[in-house]
Amino acid sequence: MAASGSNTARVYVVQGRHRISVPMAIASNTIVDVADDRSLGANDVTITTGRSLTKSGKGTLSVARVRGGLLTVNGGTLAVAPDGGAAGLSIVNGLNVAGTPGARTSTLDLADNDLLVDYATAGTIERDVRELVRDGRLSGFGITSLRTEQDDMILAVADNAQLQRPSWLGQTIDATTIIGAYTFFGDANLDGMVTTDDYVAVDLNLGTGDAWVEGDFDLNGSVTTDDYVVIDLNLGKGTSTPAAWASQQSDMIGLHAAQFGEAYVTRLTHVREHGWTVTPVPEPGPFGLLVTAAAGLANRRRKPE
Ligand SMILES: [Ca+2]
Ligand SMILES: [Ca+2]
Ligand SMILES: [Ca+2]
Repeated sequence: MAASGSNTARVYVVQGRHRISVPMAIASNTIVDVADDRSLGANDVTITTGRSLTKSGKGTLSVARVRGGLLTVNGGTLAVAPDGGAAGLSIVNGLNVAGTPGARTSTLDLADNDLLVDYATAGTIERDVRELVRDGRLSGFGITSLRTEQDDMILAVADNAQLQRPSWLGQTIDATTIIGAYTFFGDANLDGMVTTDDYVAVDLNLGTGDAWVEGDFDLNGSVTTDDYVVIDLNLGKGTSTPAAWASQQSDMIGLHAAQFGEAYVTRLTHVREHGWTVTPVPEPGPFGLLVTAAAGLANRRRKPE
């Protein structure tokens, strides 16, 4: 199915639940309006570069993936079907979800899939996508991902200007690409595993960083000892032998409890009881002191077992 021409194309779903079983090609700006409690299912959606797909209405548009162009979710939900691999990877040049930070009104639901935003010029795009993820986690509006039983996975957002990956899930990417990877909380380097490598991010950026790759795993805009908690609790997840990390995990928890004291222990206890949450409000703290403490810690922890 193809939409083309110079005018805006419109697809309305006002009754029932429908499915388009062939790939959709969006060659002119297109609005897909799905009314409340209605749904439209589609396979691959390809948007011509420079063109846009806008989802409106309170209902749901489900797709296998979206690639190309600009994607705007102005109402309801645009959902990508669970896949978790290369076939479910969406790649867009720009992304908008209606509302403002902290008050979104629509949802891009990525399930267990990754997302690339191949932008042209640097700006606030990395922060913008990160805020959408944080809002999605807190309110269900924004960007949402599959919630696991342990609630330990999220869409980690990184700017490839920092990560410098040549490709992602088989797609060649440039340095001006935002990578959204569905992975474990604490996986700073987006390799799908939480290992001692990931401590480096927090060690280096404690008190100064504000991005996921710098160790801000609770998305509160700063890297604090709270962000150690999540690595400690998820250590070994995503590896082929998670159980083998148990003794190292208990060592790290002991070390951090001794190093950071009550604040760390309180946070650890809370997370163990209630699960991990993202934190909307930045927490002030004596960062300079913690940076010094962590620098000494970094040297000790990565000796081989
Ligand atoms: Ca780019
Ligand atoms: Ca990792
Ligand atoms: Ca943080």
